[in-house]
Amino acid sequence: MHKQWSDVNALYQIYPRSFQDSNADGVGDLRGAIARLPYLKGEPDSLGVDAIWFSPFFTSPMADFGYDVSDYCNIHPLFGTLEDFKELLDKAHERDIKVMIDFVPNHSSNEHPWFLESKSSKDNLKRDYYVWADPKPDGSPPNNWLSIFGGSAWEWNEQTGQYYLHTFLKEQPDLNWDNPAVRQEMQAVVRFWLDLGVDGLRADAVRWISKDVHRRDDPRNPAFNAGPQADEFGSLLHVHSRFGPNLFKYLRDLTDIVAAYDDRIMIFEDYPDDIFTTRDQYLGFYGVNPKVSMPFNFEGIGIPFGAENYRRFITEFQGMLNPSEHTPVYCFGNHDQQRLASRVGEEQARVVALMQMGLPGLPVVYYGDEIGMKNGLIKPSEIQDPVELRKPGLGQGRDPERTPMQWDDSVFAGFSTARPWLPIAHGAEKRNVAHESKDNDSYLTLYQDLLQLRTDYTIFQKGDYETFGEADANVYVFSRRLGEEHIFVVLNMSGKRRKFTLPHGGRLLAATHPSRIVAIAKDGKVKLRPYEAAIFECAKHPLREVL
Ligand code: TEU
Repeated sequence: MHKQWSDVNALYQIYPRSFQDSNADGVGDLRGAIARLPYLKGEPDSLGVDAIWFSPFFTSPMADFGYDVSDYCNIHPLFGTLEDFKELLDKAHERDIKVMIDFVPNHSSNEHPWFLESKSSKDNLKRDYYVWADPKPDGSPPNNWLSIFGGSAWEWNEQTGQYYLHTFLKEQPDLNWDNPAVRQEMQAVVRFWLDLGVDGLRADAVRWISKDVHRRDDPRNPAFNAGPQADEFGSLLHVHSRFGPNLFKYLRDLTDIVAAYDDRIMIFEDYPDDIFTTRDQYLGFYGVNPKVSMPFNFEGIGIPFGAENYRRFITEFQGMLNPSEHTPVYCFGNHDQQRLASRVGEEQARVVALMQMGLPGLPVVYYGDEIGMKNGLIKPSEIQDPVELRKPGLGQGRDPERTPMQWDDSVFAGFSTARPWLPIAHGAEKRNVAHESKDNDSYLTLYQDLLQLRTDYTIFQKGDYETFGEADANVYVFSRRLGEEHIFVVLNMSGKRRKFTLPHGGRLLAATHPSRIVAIAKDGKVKLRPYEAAIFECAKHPLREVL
């Protein structure tokens, strides 16, 4: 029996360039990922994760490391072939691992054949596949829209005397979703991969697929301190350049395709935004097609570590959802964000892991976070990310969180026999899979324990969420309930010892340090060490194991 998405314990994100190199070119690839499937699931010492998501591995000139696609239905030779992907899919499915791919609908590469045609002349049949506009009378760009990466979002095309729009790099021209032919093309891409057997798609940067058709200027952001960085993305309120009137309709059409297949899903990339309230934003995305699609919740990435902060955002978010319909997708790291352990601290990262795995829905784990990987230190000569290269030294680049997976203590950490495309992060001689597998108190052991719990008991995916006790600056407690089953997640988010009293005694299910016992008294009294967290089953309402 294969698992359904609703039973999946977690989704594990693989950045394919950095997971495993199989052909000694210093870049990870699909055959490398195939070789590492036993690490993911099915062996006694596996991590034990039910689903994986690959960042893009499609044909691409790699201006944005694959988020600039030049053939949506093929694999970049660096990563392998379509045959390799089919083998990966089969072998993953044999282990009952679901496979999600990335889908980049907002923009293609400027080397995509559509764009090559589109830019060739104003009357080319593919001209309207992209967003073109005349200059203002003084020759300047059509409006003030800005690229996410800074500077105008418009690039001049000399040959045809118009500008084209690029929300990201100029090598990533925005597709014109208001053109029905583009929508059909992209729907065909979705069908292609679903027909091949992928279990899901993560849809990149979807907020931008619908824009103001009148191309009105975005208003200035009054909160922004104008200065030398006047063309920074934050200087405007992006009310016209994204979240256009047809966004949810276009997503609905796409997800209707997903819904026509058995047990497939689409996850939307969406960060909290200043345009709508968080509530409207989430419910907008959940409203698209709740049975098969849902947005990530990235709020935990931006919010400082702390009991009050997490309690507030999680409780508010849970309160918005209809538990029988909406699947929360909590995410505390990805390939665009500083590493979790670097952002919140090493001990604190364990608390976040236990909290995340104690929450409902489908949690997402970024590769390497399960061994506590930290940001890599990137020397100026080693910078790869175009965002960093554009404005070096501002620390905006994403290389630090994309360093190779640390498998063992060999010179290139077991990732490759050749020098990797990004350096191995410091500390890899201890912080690696081989070492942590032998350590009963490691991050890896903690993640294995937590994923095992989510495998054994569906209360984790499906139970109700409730906060428990008074709001407290140091300790955040929530309970989960499914029928007669009841568990408590108790999180000491302070650097001091703390006590807490639960309504009953119970059984310890997991703790941030797997080798340490967190005692719970018969009357429910729990003592926690600094940054210690634990999950307890309530003595009076025990769990039923999944058969
Ligand atoms: O990111 C979209 C997005 O919103 C990011 O720009 C994000 O705000 C920023 O990176 C935070 O640091 C997606 C991909 O995840 C990213 O890797 C791509 O560069 C981008 O789309 C373009 O496809």
